Amino acid sequence: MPAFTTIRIVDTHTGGEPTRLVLEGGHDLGGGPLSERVRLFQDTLDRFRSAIVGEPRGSDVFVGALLVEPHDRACQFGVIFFNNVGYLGMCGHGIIGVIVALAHLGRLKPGLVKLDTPAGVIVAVLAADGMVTFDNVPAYRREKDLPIYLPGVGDVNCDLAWGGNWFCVINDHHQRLELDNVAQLTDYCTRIRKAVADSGFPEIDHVALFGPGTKPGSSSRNFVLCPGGAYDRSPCGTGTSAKLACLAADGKLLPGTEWVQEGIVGSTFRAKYRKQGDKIVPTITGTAHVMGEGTLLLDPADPFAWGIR
Ligand code: PYC
Repeated sequence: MPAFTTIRIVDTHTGGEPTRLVLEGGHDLGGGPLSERVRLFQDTLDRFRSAIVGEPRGSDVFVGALLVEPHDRACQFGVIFFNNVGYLGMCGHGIIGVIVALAHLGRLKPGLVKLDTPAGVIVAVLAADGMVTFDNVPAYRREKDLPIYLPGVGDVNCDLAWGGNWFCVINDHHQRLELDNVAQLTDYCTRIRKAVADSGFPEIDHVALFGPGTKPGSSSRNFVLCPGGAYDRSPCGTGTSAKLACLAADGKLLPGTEWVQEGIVGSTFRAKYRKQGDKIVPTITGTAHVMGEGTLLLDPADPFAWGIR
């Protein structure tokens, strides 16, 4: 019998959104900057991505996190995030999941940890109770109140902001942000994303709708559509960062003031920011839970061993 290809993983979820940490089994991507290694991954190893998070082994919801040697020597770990359709510069729920998974494996203890990502270095603190607080890469708003025409709806005012990924941030959407409405929300956000791309911004691959919070103490509730068509079950760390950048630019949230972001399934992240020139540095706090650990087996005789591509 030909040998299986094996890939060691740990699965976590952060506020309902899964992260599959890949510990070993990947090919050597060299020691260059993570932004270069992610391109190498994409060009030479993309079927590894679809084997891990794609169907039939994974699902559209999974975010994969490949553990690599850091380029920045101040970091203990490097991580490259990917999903059902491609690669993510950064992933907030994923950073929390990776840290909780590494702690579960005994590879880090409560305290400070630095992770190298394609979007920049992430400085995080794991608390003894399992809460993870991290400083995200600098976030900023690029466009305010960009009118995006949606057939049958009219102009929708969109802010375009960077929070480690690109987001179209919408507050005035008249959509019901409830779990039983995700099909409608997904359709709305998919149409928005296409209209934003057609308006000259094809790089905006996440759409985030914000409304009032529904839980005691929460500042806002959101719905976030990810690039591959799945919605984020967590409040989305990079999306929350993009939202903070917009609030900061509008003078609606002062530095250091806590913002509690609730996601569509009701889980929350605590967030605040500090100023850095004309950008902000968001700080996000949340936790994750380990769901499983094991070995993926890729059968050379399986036509879908590398995913349905
Ligand atoms: O938490 O930043 C995040 C994220 C991005 C995509 C899914 N989750």
